Amino acid sequence: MRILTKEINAKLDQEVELAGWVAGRRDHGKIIFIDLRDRGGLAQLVFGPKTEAEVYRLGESLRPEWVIRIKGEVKKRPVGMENPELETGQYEVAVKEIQILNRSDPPPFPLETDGYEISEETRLKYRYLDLRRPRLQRNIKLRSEFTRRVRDFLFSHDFVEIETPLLTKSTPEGARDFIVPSRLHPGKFFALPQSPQQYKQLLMVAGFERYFQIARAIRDEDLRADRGFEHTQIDLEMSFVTREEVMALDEAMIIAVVESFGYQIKTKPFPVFSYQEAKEKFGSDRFDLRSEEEKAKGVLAFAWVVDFPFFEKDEKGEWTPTHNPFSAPKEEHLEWLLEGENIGAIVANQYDLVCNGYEVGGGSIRSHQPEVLKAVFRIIGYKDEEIERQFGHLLEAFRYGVPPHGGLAHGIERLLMTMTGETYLREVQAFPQTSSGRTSVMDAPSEIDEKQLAELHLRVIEPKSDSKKN
Ligand code: AMO
Repeated sequence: MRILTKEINAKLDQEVELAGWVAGRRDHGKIIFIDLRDRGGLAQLVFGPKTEAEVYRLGESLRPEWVIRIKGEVKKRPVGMENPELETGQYEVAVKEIQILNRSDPPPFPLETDGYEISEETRLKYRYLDLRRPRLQRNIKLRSEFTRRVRDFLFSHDFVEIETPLLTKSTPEGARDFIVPSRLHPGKFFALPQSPQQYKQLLMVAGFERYFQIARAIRDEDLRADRGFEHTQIDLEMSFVTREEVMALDEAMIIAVVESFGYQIKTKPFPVFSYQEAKEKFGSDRFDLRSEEEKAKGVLAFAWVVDFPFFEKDEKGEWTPTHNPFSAPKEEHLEWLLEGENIGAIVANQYDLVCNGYEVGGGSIRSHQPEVLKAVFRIIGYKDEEIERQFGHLLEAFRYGVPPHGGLAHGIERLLMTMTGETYLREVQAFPQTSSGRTSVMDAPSEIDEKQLAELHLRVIEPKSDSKKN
């Protein structure tokens, strides 16, 4: 039966079966050393003078990234030949049988380095190879374990995990929507969710009280190092809570999960700054509280920012929410909101979490009264009929006994970036988009054929040649 390379440490002088990839090879005259890599690590295989001729010949033929299965005997390495950097560095396996399961073309780039030296385009084209490098294996496994511990925490605090639709109606979250044409309803479109915001509020109307989801969020926005078309949120919502209660529960979750991995948090409880204070003190609401020494030690410096202005002027001079329109104003500003007065001075019941210079989360206590929501939509310039068309479903739901509620969402990638010290989103996603907005490995976006277009009732207007993007 196959065992993992790291298990050979407990199998001295025993016969073992291993399978994996050829990670490296060194020829020393009559001895060939092969590093065999599997999901658990590396082990050194040896083909030498005592190896049967046919097995030795196959050993000689091995090249990087070939897939093999071997049987052999675990031996202690000769004194002075140990490799203390390797978990299995005290041992090696003298190969007795070998089966070549698959050959490999020479990989287009080295896989044993950290990969930063290779262009993004090449790495993402061959992402399945890029992912073999130890750094990315670590990051992706950390992501999986991180999500598991978040789930464990939330389940133990009485949250229910609920999936919400991917084919939905657009939510104004500040970005453009990705649009999906409907075949059954000609000329009509779904939007992919920028977040589950409205659904999670409807789940509060539905009486679940504590919802969470590890949710995909999809936004057509300008791409940056820490911003992708797709990201994943730890999305939660609670009923009958104050802002302080949401922040306290979330903070307990972040501390429990992050510390369970051995990371050090700079200050607990997390310091709280008003938006105004943050701007004055740091010149930004995404500040980094670490000293130079703490940056080297991988310390995580979390802080809350609260009391954001509800509205700001957009480039056309019109009012737009700084976060989302579903937030409640601070109680003392409710009158202003309802009357449409002092708009720039209205403060929202909004909170953001920052860490090491990134915004890693944000949320708010929501408006649960239809007239407050309507007042927000009027301030941002919606006419009554437009409010009805876009948000009628929510306003209607809010007529049926909606509990006061609030919540927040974290960007999983941003949290993992702070933990791993990575500076690009793509280092913690398995199949990220390129910075020019194309998919890894697969060639998308791509054209679809005439038949598909016809089924969707679509006709493509050819872009003018000078505006054509490749
Ligand atoms: P918001 O839009 O602030 O709030 O998003 C929540 C968190 O998600 C992360 N994030 C992103 N990460 C990578 N790429 C992106 N394009 C991207 N956009 C956002 C950030 C951010 O803090 N529905 C509300 C949450 C709520 O009010 O409950 C929302 O989506 O870390």
